[in-house]
This record gives sequence, structure tokens and C-alpha cells, in this order.
Amino acid sequence: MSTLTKRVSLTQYLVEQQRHHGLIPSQLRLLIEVVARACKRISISVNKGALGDVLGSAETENVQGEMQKKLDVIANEVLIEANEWGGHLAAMASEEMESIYVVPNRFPQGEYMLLFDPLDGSSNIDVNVSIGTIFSVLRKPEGGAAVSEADFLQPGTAQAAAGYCIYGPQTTLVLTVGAGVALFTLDREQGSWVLTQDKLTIPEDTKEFAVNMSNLRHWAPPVTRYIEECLSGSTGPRGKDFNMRWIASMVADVHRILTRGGVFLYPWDKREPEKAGKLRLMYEANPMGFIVEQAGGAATNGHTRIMELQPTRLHERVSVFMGSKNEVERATAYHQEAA
Ligand code: P6P
Repeated sequence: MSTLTKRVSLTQYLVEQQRHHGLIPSQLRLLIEVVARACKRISISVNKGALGDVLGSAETENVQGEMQKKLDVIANEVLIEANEWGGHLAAMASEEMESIYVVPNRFPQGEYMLLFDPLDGSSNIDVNVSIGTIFSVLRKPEGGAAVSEADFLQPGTAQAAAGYCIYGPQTTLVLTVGAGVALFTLDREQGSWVLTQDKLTIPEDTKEFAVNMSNLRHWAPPVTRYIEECLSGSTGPRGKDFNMRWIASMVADVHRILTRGGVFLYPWDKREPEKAGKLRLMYEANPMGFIVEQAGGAATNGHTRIMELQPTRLHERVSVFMGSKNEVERATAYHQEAA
């Protein structure tokens, strides 16, 4: 993990990445800068708290059947309005919208498709705990046909970029375009994103796991085995003590793991056995999996690499194990032994 002294802006970083790696064509650079600007706008609403009309329920339900918070709706609208006119996108998909949003004919269509969870961790909004925006970028398939939901059903390995913005004590933007992971901190005095860490790496080993322990009795045996071994600590088969953290905001838990290592689990459980897991593949697990892998970590569904899963539905869910490579591999091996 390198920290930087010379202040490099997001724009300069993107231009240099394009110059050295050729990974950021102009439409993708515009897309990333527009999303970063939208996240700045969302952070202003988030930071208002009780001083603005942004807390509490929007009294509406989203496609997941979850009650929407006002900030869920605000963040979704900000991302749609910021991105639809730029000519870099063909369509967008959001956790908060049942079907895709095709860029209106009055605007030029671009070659990318943007997916996002506009405000992840909404249950934490009213209690002032870190929340975030997660986004994933796919390329529109070749061919002049009108963009459709089927075009979005690409595996995570097809992502052109992925990132998240965490609205916490600092407002930070974490980004990968496939050449490592960079972290930008929002300089509120100048209103600009400043590169504060580059080439983030996740330690392959860790003593910290993140899971909602209240679900223990609902887990499949391999998960129970993995967690109980961690809890046995130095007296058990792992021979070392573990610490536990659970913020119930994926962005915040993954950000901690990206910063100091750890393993994040949201596994399948028998409360709703027909669902593969709680988290969504397309705009939570895939973008976070891309970032974690680019930082030297691993991300599986207990059986296979998350980024290689072939999506069948836009809002499909997935079981998630991600973070320090050796821990993810151990938890995955326990599933394979049990299979
Ligand atoms: P639980 C937030 O609602 C979220 O989708 C993730 O950000 C988070 O990791 C998880 O759900 C928390 O779930 O069941 O612990 O409230």
C-alpha cells in the first residue's frame, strides 16, 4: 500500500492510466468522472442528515420488496440524471429499479452500461453509520440492436471498471479499471477527488472475519465449521485467535478488509432456501469481487469464483465469501469437501 504526497486528481489519474495502460477510453473516463461527481452530490445529501429532508422512509417499496429510504430514492435519481445525457451510456440498472433504464432518445447512446446499488447499507442511514454507493461498468454488446436486459447478463470478468464510494468520516472513492485499486479522498474545500492511496493490497492472511452471527443456526455446515473454528481461536484447529466485525454495510466492511485485511461472509442460509444468498450478484458481489481480486484477494460463492458466474437474472442473489485470499480459499475448500 503506497501513500502519496504529490496531490494527483482523479482526472489526472485517469489520463495517466489511459496513457500508460490504454484501459480508459474517453467514454469510460467521462463515465467514471460523472459517477464520481454524482457521488459527491450524494455525499452532500447524506451529510445533511436531520438538517435536510433526507432521513426516514420514502414510503415506497423497491423491486426487492424492501421499504425504500428517502436517500435510496435521492441517490438513485442523482445517478440517473448525472449519467443519462453524457453520451457514454446505452442504459443503466439499479437495485432500486425493476427493469433497466434505457438512455432516452433525446440523448446520444454510448457504448457502456452502468449498474449500481445507489445507497448500500440503508439500514444504517438513520443511525449515522457509514453507507455507500457501489457501481459496475459493462460494455454494451456489439451490434446495432436496441439495448435490452439480456445485454446486462454478463459475468463479472467482463467488467470494464468497478468502484464504490463510502460516505463515512471521510468520503472516499475506490476504483479499479483492471490495473490495481486506487483510493481517492474527497477534498471538500476544493470539491475534488484526490488520489490518497494507490495499488491497495489485501494481506493473504487475516485474524478478522465479518459475518452476521445471528444467522448461525441457519447456515450450511461448511460455514458453521469455518466460523466455529475461528471462534475456537488459539485453542482450536486454527491455532490463533480471531476478531469479529459486522457493520451491516457491505461497503464499510469491504473497505475495512481492503484497508487492513479480513474476510467477509454473507452465505446462503435456510431462512429463504430458494434464494442463493442475500446480496445481489450484478451490482454488489461482482463489482466488489473485481475490486477485491484486483487487490490480491479472492471472492467466491463457496464453490466457484463469483466473477465467473453466468448471470440469469438482473437482480439475482448470490452467496458471498470475499477478502483475504487464504481465508476465502479455506472456506471454499470446506464447501467442496462437504459437496
Ligand atoms: P444484515 C445492506 O442492507 C446489505 O445489503 C449489505 O450492505 C450488508 O452487508 C448486509 O445487507 C447486511 O445484512 O442481514 O446483517 O442486516
